[in-house]
Amino acid sequence: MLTSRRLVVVSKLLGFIAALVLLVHMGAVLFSSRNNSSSHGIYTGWGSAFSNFGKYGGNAQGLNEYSPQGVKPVKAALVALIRNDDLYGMRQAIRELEDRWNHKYNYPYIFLNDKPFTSEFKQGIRDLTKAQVQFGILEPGTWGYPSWIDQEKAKKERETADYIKGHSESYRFMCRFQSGFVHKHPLLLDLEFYWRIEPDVHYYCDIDYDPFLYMKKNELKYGWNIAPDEYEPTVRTLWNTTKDFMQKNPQMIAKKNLLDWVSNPDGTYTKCHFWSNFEIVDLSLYRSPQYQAFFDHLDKAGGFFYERWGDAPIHSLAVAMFLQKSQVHYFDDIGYYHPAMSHCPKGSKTSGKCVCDPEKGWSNDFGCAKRWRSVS
Ligand SMILES: Nc1nc2c(ncn2[C@@H]2O[C@H](COP(=O)(O)OP(=O)(O)OP(=O)(O)O)[C@@H](O)[C@H]2O)c(=O)[nH]1
Ligand SMILES: [Mg+2]
Repeated sequence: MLTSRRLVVVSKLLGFIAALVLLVHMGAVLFSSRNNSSSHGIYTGWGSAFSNFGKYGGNAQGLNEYSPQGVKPVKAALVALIRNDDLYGMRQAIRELEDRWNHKYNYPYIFLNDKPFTSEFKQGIRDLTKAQVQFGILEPGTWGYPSWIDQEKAKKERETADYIKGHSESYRFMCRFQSGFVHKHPLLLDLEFYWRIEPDVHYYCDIDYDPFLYMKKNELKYGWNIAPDEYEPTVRTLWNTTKDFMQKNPQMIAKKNLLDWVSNPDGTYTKCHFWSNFEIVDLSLYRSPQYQAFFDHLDKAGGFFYERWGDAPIHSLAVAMFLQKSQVHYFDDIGYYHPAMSHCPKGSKTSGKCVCDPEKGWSNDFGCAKRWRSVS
C-alpha cells in the first residue's frame, strides 16, 4: 500500500509529466504557426480517392461535387504567390473562380508571401470560400540573391533595362521563386497537382468538370491556356544557356520531345512559351531530377538578374525538353483573361456558359498556338 507521503510524491510527479507534455505540445503548435504559416500540408494523412472518380470528375455515385472538408480525388490546390497589396485583385479572381467552378469542387487554396500576411488579407480571402485556405511565408534562401550573383552587374541591368518590369528587383526574385522553389514550399509538399492563380485575372466560362482529375486520369503533366512569344530583350541568352544544358545532359532529354516548338529549323529560339500565370501542373515535373538540374544550370548562369528571365519561358523549355505532346494539354475550353491577353473559347458568343467575345483577345489561330498544333 502507498503511504500518503508516497501518494503526494507520485501525484506531484504525474503533475510534472502532464505539465511537460502540455509545454511540448504548445511548443509544437507555436512552432508550426511561426511566421503565420502552417507547416502541415492539407492532404497529409489522407488516402487518395482517385479510383472512385470518373473521367470528368463525377464520383462513383455520379455526384459532381466534393464537400469543402471532404476527400478530393486528386491531392491538388489553387496556389498563388501574392502580396498583401494585391488583396483586391485576388478577391476578384477568387470570386470568379468560385462562382465558375470551385464552389462545387472545393479544392483548397494556398497563398505564399515573402512578407507575413496581414489579418485583413487572410480574412478577405477566407470570406470568399468554404474551401480550406492556408497562408505561408517563403522559406529562407528562396527569395533574393544567391551568393554567386554579382549584384553590381544586376543593378546595372536594372538601371539600363528598357523592357517591362526591367527596373524591378522584386519581379526578378518572383520569377526565380516561381521557377525554382514554389513546388518545394512545405505547404505544397503533399500536393500532386497545382493550379496557379493570380490577381486581376478573369475566368470567363463555367467549368463543369474537375481539370485536376481530367489531367490525372489522362496522365497529363502540364496544362496551359495562352501561349505567346517572349520579348527578346528579357531572354537574350536563355536559349543558348538551355542548349548548353542539353549538350551537357543529353540523357535527360525525352526521346519524343517538343523541342520543335521552341526551336526554329535554323536552330534559333522561337521564344514560344506557355503563359504561366495560368498553368495546371503535375508537380512531379518540377520535382524531377532533370528539372532540378535545369533550374540549377540556369540559376548559376544568373539570367534571372543579368537579364529578366521569366518563369514562363523556363517552365515551357522544361516542358519542351522533358515531355511529349500527349502529356501536355491545351485547356481550350477555359475562358481566361490576364491583363494584356485573353483566351475566349470558340462559340462563346452564343454559349450561355461564357461571357467573352472570341473575336477579341489572343487568338490561337496564329503564332505559337498555331505552331503548337503543328508539332508532334
Ligand atoms: N509576395 C510577393 N508576391 C509578388 C511579388 N511580386 C509579384 N508577386 C506575385 O507574383 C505573381 C506574378 O506577379 P505579377 O506582378 O502579376 O507579374 P506578371 O503577371 O508578369 O505581371 P502583370 O502583367 O503586372 O500581372 C502575382 O500573384 C503577384 O502578386 C512580391 O514582391 N512579393
Ligand atoms: Mg500577373
